[in-house]
Amino acid sequence: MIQTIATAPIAGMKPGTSGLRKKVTEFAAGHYLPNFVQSVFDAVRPQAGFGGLTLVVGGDGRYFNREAIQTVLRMAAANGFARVLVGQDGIFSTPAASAVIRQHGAFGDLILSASHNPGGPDGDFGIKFNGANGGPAAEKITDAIYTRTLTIDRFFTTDTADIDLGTLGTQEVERMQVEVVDPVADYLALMRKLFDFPALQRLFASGFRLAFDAMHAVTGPYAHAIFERELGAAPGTVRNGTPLPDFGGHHPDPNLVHAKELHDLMMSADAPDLGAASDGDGDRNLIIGRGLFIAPSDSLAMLAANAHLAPAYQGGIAGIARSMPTSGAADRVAQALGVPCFETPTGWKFFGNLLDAGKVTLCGEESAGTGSDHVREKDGVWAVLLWLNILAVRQQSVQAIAHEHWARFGRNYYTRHDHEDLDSAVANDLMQALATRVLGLAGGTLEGRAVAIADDFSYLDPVDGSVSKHQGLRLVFGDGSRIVYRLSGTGTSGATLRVYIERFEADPARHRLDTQAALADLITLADRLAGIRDRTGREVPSVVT
Ligand code: VG1
Ligand code: CO
Repeated sequence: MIQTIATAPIAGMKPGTSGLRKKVTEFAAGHYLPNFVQSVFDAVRPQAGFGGLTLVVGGDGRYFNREAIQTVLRMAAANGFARVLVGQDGIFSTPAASAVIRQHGAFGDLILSASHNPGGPDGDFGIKFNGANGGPAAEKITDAIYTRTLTIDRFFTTDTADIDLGTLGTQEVERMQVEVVDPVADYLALMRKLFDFPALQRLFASGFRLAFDAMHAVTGPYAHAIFERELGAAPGTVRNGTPLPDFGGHHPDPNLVHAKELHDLMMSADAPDLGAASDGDGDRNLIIGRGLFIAPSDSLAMLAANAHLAPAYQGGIAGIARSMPTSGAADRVAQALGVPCFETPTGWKFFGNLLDAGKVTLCGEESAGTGSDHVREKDGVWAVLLWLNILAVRQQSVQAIAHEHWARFGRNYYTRHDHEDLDSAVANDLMQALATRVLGLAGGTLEGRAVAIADDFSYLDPVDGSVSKHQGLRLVFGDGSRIVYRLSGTGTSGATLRVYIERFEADPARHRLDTQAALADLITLADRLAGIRDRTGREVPSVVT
C-alpha cells in the first residue's frame, strides 16, 4: 500500500560537485535518505507526473548500497514511475548507468556512490541524480533539489517487501515494473561499437600485458568481462576485481598514493605494458606506462591527439573541453587540430551542454576523469580501451607515445597539492584573504613575474547562457604558468584545499625533469602567497598528484 510519511527538513543537504555525499551514519539515520530522494523527485517531477517513465538505479556496491536501493525502489513506485532498471546485485558503474539511460530512453537515474571516498560502516555514502541525456543534473536542478530539502514535509513510499536484486528478470513493486538487468551488457555493447575489438584481441594474443586495478570497487565485473573474457587478456590481468562493501579497507581512488602497488609494479623491472586503475564508481582512470606515470591532463591531450585511430573517432573530433584547473596540454592539441577547446568549472556537469550541442567530442579533468560523447559521464574503462586501441594501432610503448607527444606539442608540467581535512573556518578564512590578495594582483607583478590573469574564475555556458561564479582563484603569469586554488566540493569531513600548479616547457631537452623539481619555485610561491603553512600548520600536503 502506498504511504505518505510525514518528515521534516534536514540541514546541509546541498549537493556538491557530484551529488550529495555524507557519512554512512548520517545517510542511514532517520529520514535522511528518503528526504533527499523525495526532494529529487519533487524537484524534477514533470507536469504529467512519472507515469510511463523509466528510472535507472544502481550503485558502486559500497556499504549501505543494497538497503538504499530498496528504499529508492519503494519510493519510485510510490511516486508513480512505470519502470525501474536496476543492475543485478544493485551494481552499476556511473558511466554504465549513463549508457543505460541513453540506450533505453530513460527519464534519468539515481546513482548511489561516493565515488573515490572510502566506504564501510564508518565510510562515506552518496547519491546523485542524472537526467535524460545521461549526465549529472545541471546547477539549476541541483539548486532546485536543495531548495526543496529546506521545506520538505512528507515523502511517499510503500510497505512492499524487498526486491530480489540477485535474480535477472522482472518483478513488481505496487504497479511499477522492476527489471533486474546485467549491469555490464549494454555498456559492453557500446564499447564494441566504439573500439576495434578484433585489433585489441590481436594485441593481447601477441603477448601484450595489462595490469588493471579495480580497487575492490565497481569496475571489477566490467574489467573481467571486457579485458579478460572479451579481449583475451591473461587471467590475473584484473586485480582486486571483486567489489567489496568497504573496498577492502582502502580508498578506491586511482592516484599514486592509493594505487601505490600498481605504481610500484609499473616502475619495476617486470612491469607490464600498461597499468591502469579506476575508482569506486568507475568514472576515473589512472594510466601508467612502463616506468612512466601519465598525468591525467597529459592523458587527455594524448588521447585527443590520437583519438582518430579508434573507429568511433576516425572522422576527427569536434572539440575538446577541460575543467579550468586541468593543464593546458589539451589546448595545444586542439590548436594543432584546428578545433575549439573550452574551459569549464570543475565537475562533469559542465560538459553536458557542450556534448549535447555537438561542440566537443572529448572532455577531461585533471582529477583523473576522461570521457567522450558516448555517454555523459567520465568513463574509466573507456579511457583504458582508447589507450589500448591507440597502442594497438601505433605499435609503440606508452613511453614512446608520451615522449613523441611532448616533442611535438611541448610539455605542461603539472601537479596538484591537496590539504585535506582542514578546519572549515581556517580554510574559509584562508580563501577569503587569498581572494583579496589574488584579485589585487591583476595587471601587476608578483616577485618579478608579470601577472596576466588574476581572478575568481567565472564561466558563461555558451549553450544556455548560464553563469557560474566563484569557481576557483586563478593566477596566470605572463609565461603561461599558473597557480589555481579552490576548495573541494566532494569531501565529507572538514575542508580540502586544492592547489594546482602548472608550467609550460617547450624545450624537448628538458622533458625528463622530475615534475616536483620542475615546479619547485611555483610550489613555494603558491604556499607563500596563500600562507598555507602559517594558517593551517601543515608542513606538507596530504596528497601530491
Ligand atoms: C573532485 C574533482 C573533480 C571531480 C569531482 C567528482 O571534486 O576535483 O574534478 O569532477 O571530484 O569526481 P572536488 O570538488 O573535490 O575537487 V568523482 O569520481 O568523485 O565523481
Ligand atoms: Co568517481
